[in-house]
Amino acid sequence: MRLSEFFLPTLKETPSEAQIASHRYMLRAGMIRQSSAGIYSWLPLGFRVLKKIEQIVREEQDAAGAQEVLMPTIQPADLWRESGRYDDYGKEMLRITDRHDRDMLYGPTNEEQITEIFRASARSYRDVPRMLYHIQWKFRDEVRPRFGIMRGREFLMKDAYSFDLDYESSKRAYNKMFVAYLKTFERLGVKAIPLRADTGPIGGDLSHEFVVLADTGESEVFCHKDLLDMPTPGEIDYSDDLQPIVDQWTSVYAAADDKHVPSECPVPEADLVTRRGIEVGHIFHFGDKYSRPMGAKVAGPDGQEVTLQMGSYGIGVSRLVGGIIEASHDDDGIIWPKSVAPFNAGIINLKPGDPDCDAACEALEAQLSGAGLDVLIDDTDERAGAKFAKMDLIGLPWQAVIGPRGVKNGIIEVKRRRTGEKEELSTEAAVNKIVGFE
Ligand code: P5A
Repeated sequence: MRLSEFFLPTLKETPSEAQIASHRYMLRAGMIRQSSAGIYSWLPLGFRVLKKIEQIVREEQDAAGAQEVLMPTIQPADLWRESGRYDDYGKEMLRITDRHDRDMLYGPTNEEQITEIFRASARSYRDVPRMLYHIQWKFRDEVRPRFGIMRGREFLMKDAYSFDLDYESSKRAYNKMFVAYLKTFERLGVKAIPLRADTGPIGGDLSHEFVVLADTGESEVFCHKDLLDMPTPGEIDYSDDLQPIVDQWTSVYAAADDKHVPSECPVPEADLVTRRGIEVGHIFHFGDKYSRPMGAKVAGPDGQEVTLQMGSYGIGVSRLVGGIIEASHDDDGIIWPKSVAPFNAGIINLKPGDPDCDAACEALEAQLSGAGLDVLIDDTDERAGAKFAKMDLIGLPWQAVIGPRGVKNGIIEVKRRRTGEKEELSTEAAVNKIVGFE
């Protein structure tokens, strides 16, 4: 992609409404534009990151045995009257009336809708266990939408739902999602720790939040220092018993906010660390909270009807874009982890129009894209300083600077964004460095 053709409306000034780094950088890097309070358009650079995150989330859901569906954003109010949540949800729910005066709503979550889908077709114990998920926009009319897409009103969520015959089996589904979340966040290049959590309006008896550690995070997190270095499990066979992995992660104390004051804390003071964090995922086991009032049941092996056990499992896909930036930036801009970077590398042409510089840029681009990487070439006429600043701001993992002096000597200056480390390399060595980077 050539920057001269790319829609990248960057801002030089810091927008005054943006209080935290991710919001500032997302606006300045031309990733998003506000439409109205808490509602954003995603521009090409931001959309590329959102899609990459979505794809990693999808792959890990599939690996854990969940099956992808797509439910609508608009739901009939009657479903929510069945579960009793239509009134409970209050002003956070965006209520709509259609032309026939039917009450509808823009879904803040999909427990009711998936339960309706499942109860309509599941007949016997052979129809469970099942786990279904979708990645779909949600609307919550938050009182105080803030920090850009971090606490939006419209936001993208991955939400999975499990259906099981009994508690033991549904606990296995919960454990699968727990482990899939550890893997997902690791692939996204962030450290996320599970905290025992309150269940709030979703309900249930068992719940964990996954919190990305970042100094600017919204909530305060207290945890045992060992949790920070806990290794993420390697290859997972989801048919194995995952309880030992979950036990390992949950045996180490961690809590959020004011739910536990440190004076009551079970961790010796020397081992306790305090960090800030951003909730990027939340999983719930709520048994028959929805299946009972909505009549989602199947015939068990003995012919007796059994009300299904359920759980729901959310990941804030759009919030993660901000969460990753909060966890990975410096004073000059964003530093994307490789897995979610909108492009793998940026090539800065210091003298566009110079045949040798143009040819050197094209040759490098051809080799990098031949190796499967996405490349952005800055072929604009801006000053060198402005080009460097923009490349730092948008945070691609590698930068390659090509100018007349280097070209004459067959040299490219390669900079690694995360460390700022620079090296002068031949084209071949530059390609090897960038392609071989893990
Ligand atoms: C779990 C899946 C649920 O809604 N029902 C379906 C359950 N959980 S939750 O904790 O309320 O939301 C799941 C994740 O969505 C993200 N999130 C948000 N992201 C951006 N803006 C918001 N206003 C917002 N609200 C929730 C969070 O990452 C949360 O963990």
